[in-house]
Amino acid sequence: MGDDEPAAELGWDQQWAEWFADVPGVPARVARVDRGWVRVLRDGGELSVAAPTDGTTPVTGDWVACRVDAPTPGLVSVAERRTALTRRAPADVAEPHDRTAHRGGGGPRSQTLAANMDQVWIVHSVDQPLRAGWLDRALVIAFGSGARPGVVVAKTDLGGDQDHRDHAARVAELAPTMQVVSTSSVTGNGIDRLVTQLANGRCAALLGRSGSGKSSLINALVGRTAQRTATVRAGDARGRHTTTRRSLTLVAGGTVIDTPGVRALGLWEPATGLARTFPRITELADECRFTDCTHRHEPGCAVRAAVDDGRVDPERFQRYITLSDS
Ligand SMILES: Nc1nc2c(ncn2[C@@H]2O[C@H](COP(=O)(O)OP(=O)(O)OP(=O)(O)O)[C@@H](O)[C@H]2O)c(=O)[nH]1
Ligand SMILES: [Mg+2]
Ligand SMILES: [Zn+2]
Repeated sequence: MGDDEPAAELGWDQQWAEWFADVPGVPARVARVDRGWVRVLRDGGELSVAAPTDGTTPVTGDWVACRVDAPTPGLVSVAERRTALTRRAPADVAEPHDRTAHRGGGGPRSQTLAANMDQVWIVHSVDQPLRAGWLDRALVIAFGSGARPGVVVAKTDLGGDQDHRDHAARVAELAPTMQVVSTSSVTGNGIDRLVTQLANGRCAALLGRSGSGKSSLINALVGRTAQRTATVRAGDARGRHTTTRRSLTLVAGGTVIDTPGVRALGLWEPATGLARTFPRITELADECRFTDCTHRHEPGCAVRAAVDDGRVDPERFQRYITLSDS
């Protein structure tokens, strides 16, 4: 690759080089989107370019082409995304650039939190309650992105050893195929395991509740204060929604995308994510008598048969049904 190409740590590879070969402008990766401006990275340095005015909506992690010779540098095109972390936009989303898709009128909208990440790390901290329904939703959204999900059990220095082992075991039980990494941003426990996963320009997006320690993890990964953090509320460990913008940071070998703590995890077009989160149920559904079986009341339902004879955990089945309804 030539001298004028972006750094490999940013995720630049042969495939992107081919994509941009015939595109005018200079390729760069979106680090952050502000109203009217987009901050992009090509190597270590940042550059602010004017946001497109044609309704194109870049998000953090996008690969874009920029015109840098003009008096005001501007963004000219956004490359097709390899992966996209998308949820149903919460009702109070006001930023126009978040509206990456909508179904006309005042209907529900989607919100893309990050693009072109290879992994999604669902961050859960041991000082917050672990709810099965929450983890399921996070997994469906993460799997639906096309990237590989993993779970980070954070703040293992809090509570006893038993405490964090309990959380990790519960995650393993709820999400049997998931890779679980226990970390502490205070002691450095597990941080090296995360660093390994970012080698070769790989990108991970963080997803979790406010106060779960996402920004602290990024600071631990880069070894300095790259992201602002704030203490959680005493008593129930609720976060204070400290991070307000999604941003991409270079770390040793790759990149991480910090996101504001999520209050709601609304699903958007969840079919793929559901199928990957509940592979066993999806497999069984192929054997149902009706191809559009809802597994509730139809005769010849292979899924309910498996629940009845104990091959599928009834609680897991119930969680699947709850999510399919939402
Ligand atoms: N003891 C301990 N505290 C931690 C750890 N990681 C984060 N914290 C603390 O938890 C609080 C919240 O951490 P943040 O990193 O700001 O959490 P966040 O997930 O980025 O929160 P939002 O930006 O609001 O979504 C801060 O007081 C951190 O110092 C950890 O591994 N151990
Ligand atoms: Mg934060
Ligand atoms: Zn069925």
